[in-house]
Amino acid sequence: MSSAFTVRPLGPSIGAEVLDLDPACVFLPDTLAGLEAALVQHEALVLHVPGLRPEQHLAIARHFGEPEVHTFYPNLGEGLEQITVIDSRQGDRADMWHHDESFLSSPPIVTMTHAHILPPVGGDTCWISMTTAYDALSERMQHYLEGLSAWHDMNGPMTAALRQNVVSHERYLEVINMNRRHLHPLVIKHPVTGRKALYVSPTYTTYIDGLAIPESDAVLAYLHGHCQQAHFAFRHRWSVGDMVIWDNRSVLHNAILDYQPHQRRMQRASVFARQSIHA
Ligand SMILES: O=C(O)CCC(=O)C(=O)O
Repeated sequence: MSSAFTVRPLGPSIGAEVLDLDPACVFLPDTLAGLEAALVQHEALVLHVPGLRPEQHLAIARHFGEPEVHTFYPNLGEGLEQITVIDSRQGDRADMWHHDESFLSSPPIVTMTHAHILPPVGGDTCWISMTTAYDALSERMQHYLEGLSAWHDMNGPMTAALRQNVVSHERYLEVINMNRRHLHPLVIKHPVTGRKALYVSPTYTTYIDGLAIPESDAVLAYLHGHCQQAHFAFRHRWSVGDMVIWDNRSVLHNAILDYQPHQRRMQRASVFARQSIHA
């Protein structure tokens, strides 16, 4: 039994695949510590763990932080509330660029999604390195953004989902009534690497505090366009049993909705920091 594994980068700035991982060793402290180090470096990590049971999924999650019960997606219930289910047959989807739950005061720091049912083709997920996107800005722009904060609001995308009739009205109305929004810095510093990352998404970020609305709209439109450049992105074609772990502090992600009417079912866990994300 060996806790050793190989990490193969899948892109120049984001994404790596974990190879030669002995399934019996995934839960060893040395293995988990190694995975965490690789995650922080590569921002999104692909593991091949077919047959991983939800309790085991949760055990991995616990290494990275405090597993949460997701704000709006359903879960496995009784004892497994922290394993969220995103099943297209239930009307759930995530085809939007976002940081997970950035409308919370301390959003989850890491998410790990395990593929259970996949369409014959399509259903890939994309991640964007927001550290790389930040580094690519001019120094003047970086300087301008420093110290600014923006609102992240849950209700925009929830209302859109309702309008498109894709989800159960009762469930999403309940969520909208929670009225979750929070002000976050536009640039955050990764607490482990110290790298700066843009913290902004077209899904949840609505307004830059202190700017006139047209100014805020223009700056956000620029930043959203800037971040969505293909060379900041990594795209994964899933196989059943794959798990992707991503660093929610430094990436945006989007699960492409191109497989209807086929089913796509993912089980995921995300974890809160045992302290705040903004070091
Ligand atoms: O289904 C996926 O690939 C990603 C879903 C997602 O956005 C999430 O788990 O937060």
